[in-house]
Amino acid sequence: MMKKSLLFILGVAACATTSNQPAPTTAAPAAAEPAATQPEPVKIDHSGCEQNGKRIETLDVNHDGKPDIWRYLLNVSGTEVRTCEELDLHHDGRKNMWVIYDPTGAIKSEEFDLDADGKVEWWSFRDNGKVVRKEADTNNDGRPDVWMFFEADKLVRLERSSKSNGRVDVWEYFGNDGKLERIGIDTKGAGTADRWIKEDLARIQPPTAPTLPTAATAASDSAASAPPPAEKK
Ligand SMILES: [Ca+2]
Ligand SMILES: [Ca+2]
Ligand SMILES: [Ca+2]
Repeated sequence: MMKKSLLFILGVAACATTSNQPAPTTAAPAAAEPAATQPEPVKIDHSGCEQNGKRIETLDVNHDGKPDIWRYLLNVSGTEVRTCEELDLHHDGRKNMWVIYDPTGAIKSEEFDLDADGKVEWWSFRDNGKVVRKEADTNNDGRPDVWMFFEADKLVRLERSSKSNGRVDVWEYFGNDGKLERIGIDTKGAGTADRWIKEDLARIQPPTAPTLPTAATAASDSAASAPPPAEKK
């Protein structure tokens, strides 16, 4: 699913580079940092996932005797507050999903190593519980090259570093109906779009992020798909 989505995203860029549509009258998006030559790593505060006086609760959702969820609980004035959850979605003993919570108990960020190669390639960030941004690493260097921006749970803009060098050179804008409305491309390396595609976009479907599990669904899905305990003996 993820690879399909990423391939599609790349496909959109390939289509985009062949157009000669004139620039619209709307202002060009903000430029990326022109001097960037290395992609920026994702910065996430992982202190919530450090034991450091917290109680760690474990859950074995597939009943194989090994934990699949590690829940970090901080005692705040007598009340335990969840600060982090680590999950082993594949039940192979290796963690591949990390959820960081804010002080109110709402999810702040999620990281996913969906192909279990030890590297995170999807990140999701929330503000007041709502997803505001997702990032994806499409060339497996551990750093994002696609950024998706959301407003009111809807994808409104996608930015891409087609060369995976940390410089955004493709901007895709989506309407209220979720349809791709226009694509801007920086063909000159100036940091702003100098070529725009506005027509013939009907055939292009908006890119979809992989169906990322949540901590709650991971537990229930895993439990639902787990073999009954009786099969073990
Ligand atoms: Ca288990
Ligand atoms: Ca990975
Ligand atoms: Ca990358």
